[in-house]
Amino acid sequence: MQLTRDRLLDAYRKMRMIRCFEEKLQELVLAGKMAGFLHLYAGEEAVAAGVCAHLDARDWVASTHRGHGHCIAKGVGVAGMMAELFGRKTGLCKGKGGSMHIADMDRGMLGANGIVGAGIPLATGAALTAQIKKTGGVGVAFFGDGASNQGQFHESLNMAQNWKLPALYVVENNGWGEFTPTEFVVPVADIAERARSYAMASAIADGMDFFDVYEKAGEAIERARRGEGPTLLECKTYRFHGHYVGDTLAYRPKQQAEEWKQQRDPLDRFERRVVEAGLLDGDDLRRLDGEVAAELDAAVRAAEAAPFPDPSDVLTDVYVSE
Ligand SMILES: Cc1ncc(C[n+]2csc(CCOP(=O)(O)OP(=O)(O)O)c2C)c(N)n1
Repeated sequence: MQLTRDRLLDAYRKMRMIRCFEEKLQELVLAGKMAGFLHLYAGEEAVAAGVCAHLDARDWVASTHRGHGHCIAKGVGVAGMMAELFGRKTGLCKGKGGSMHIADMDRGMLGANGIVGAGIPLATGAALTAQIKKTGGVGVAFFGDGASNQGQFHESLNMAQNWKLPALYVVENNGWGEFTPTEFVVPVADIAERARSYAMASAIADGMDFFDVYEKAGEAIERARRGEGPTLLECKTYRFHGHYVGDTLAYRPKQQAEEWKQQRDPLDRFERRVVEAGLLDGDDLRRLDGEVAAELDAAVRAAEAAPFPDPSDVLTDVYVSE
């Protein structure tokens, strides 16, 4: 799909929104204004934005505990997300879900997920639905390197390849699972290699480069839409913050984080590339920065002013009724 000026602006806006959203959350939690256990996606923006730039209303995404970036990239509104994070009635899940359960069926977002690996079968199910109903849609699972050790990953890939489902499995290899380096627990050099066990197509992308992710995800999604089956796409990336907000990061070499931030920041790289190529200019990008900041401030103000759910609603929307 051609990367038009509008598509580039949209991609940058989403990446900037993810970065600012996560930084705002960190500020709010550390100031004691927001409660909950939050995992920030900053640093990994190019993965969500590069994949979701190919998706539309037919497509479904399943996310992880580090899910805010996937939601924003799939078009979920930040006002509803922020209200959810503040536990307010106006939140996407009426304030009862919080960070790890944000979902928005109207936007094809099946949900963040506190269970590592659990989004993978959900996206597989969405792909099966798309195949049966012939919607032309795809099911996309985002998950971490750690999740690729879970049984659900292997079972889903086996089934998806066997049935040639229109699925895309995006492993965000950020080098760490909680406080453990990936190489301590994953015996293959590249997680993409695991696709061979299932005779599945695979690719490796530089997850800090929007353009590389965009290209490789595009090939995989086109293949899925043509009915030629799923792909495992490994994106090599890095989380700029700790595993969760409040993590002291004592286990991670400072130097490592500094190198990734200074040399591979996906927003800096995007800007350099589009400006050097004359595709967008600095004014375009600064205008979007301003719009993002204003939208985010408005989302925080509205969320803080919104009511909490009424205690009498404690059992509504919690259980599935027939
Ligand atoms: C089934 C399950 N096991 C363990 C955990 C605890 N846990 C939460 S996040 C996490 C690490 C996940 O690592 P990875 O999949 O690489 O994702 P990342 O945090 O790096 O984005 C673990 C072990 C959990 N939430 N669910």
